[in-house]
Amino acid sequence: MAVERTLSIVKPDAVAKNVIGKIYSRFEDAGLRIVAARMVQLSRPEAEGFYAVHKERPFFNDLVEFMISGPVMVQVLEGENAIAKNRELMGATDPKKAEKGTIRADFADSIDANAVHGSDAPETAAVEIAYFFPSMQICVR
Ligand code: RTP
Ligand code: MG
Repeated sequence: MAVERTLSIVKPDAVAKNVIGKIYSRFEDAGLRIVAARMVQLSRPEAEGFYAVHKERPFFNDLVEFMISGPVMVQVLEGENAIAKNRELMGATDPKKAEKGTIRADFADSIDANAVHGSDAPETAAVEIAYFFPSMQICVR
């Protein structure tokens, strides 16, 4: 299996709950390494740009509003099969449908305030990582 990188965001609800460290432990316990990280208060244009693929969706405005409601923690995770592994750790988009023991089942309140974001494919991971981190800010081992 290939070593991959994926873009992860701890969303404003989870930052407000003070569970960044608990969520980071889930990544580390699953063998993913944090190779870049920063806390950021997204502006509206930054959040709209990040979620541009969803701009025609009915939930787009609520999603942007939520993502700018407070600081987020953005990180690049690296490891074997990192993209799918992170999605597995996150659980389903709607925390009510997320499997027990997943990040969303344990820390999310609703489909809007759902604790984390994770890239869903190699192409989106590359675009999303570049959106937040110039390559020189990612630590290579
Ligand atoms: P994410 O992109 O944040 O990792 O989440 P995801 O892949 O599981 O879900 P996606 O379909 O990409 O949707 C992005 C975010 O929009 C919100 N959403 N709301 N009300 C709704 O029906 C609805 N559907 C999606 C969620 O916060 C989701 O994480
Ligand atoms: Mg998505």
